[in-house]
Amino acid sequence: MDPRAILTAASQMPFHHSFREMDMDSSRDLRKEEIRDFLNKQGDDVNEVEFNTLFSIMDLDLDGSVSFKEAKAHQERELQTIMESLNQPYP
Ligand SMILES: [Ca+2]
Repeated sequence: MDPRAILTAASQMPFHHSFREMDMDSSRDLRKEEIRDFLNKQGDDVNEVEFNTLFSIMDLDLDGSVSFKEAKAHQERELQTIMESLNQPYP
């Protein structure tokens, strides 16, 4: 199987689940605190500067929360980056 196909499947499947898990108040928008809590629960050690950078990348319309569409777009960009790195020849 093409490793890229596996990556695509793996990155798509847990997405809906993760978004719902993060969206504590079911508003369908992720507030900063919700994403923060989620990262903390996962044990991700993200400092304030890194977190704010991540959030500003995800919040495309700058309304202070990350909608499902924004989160999905972010994930697709990340996937694109992975794909591009797979297409690079070995150094
Ligand atoms: Ca937004």
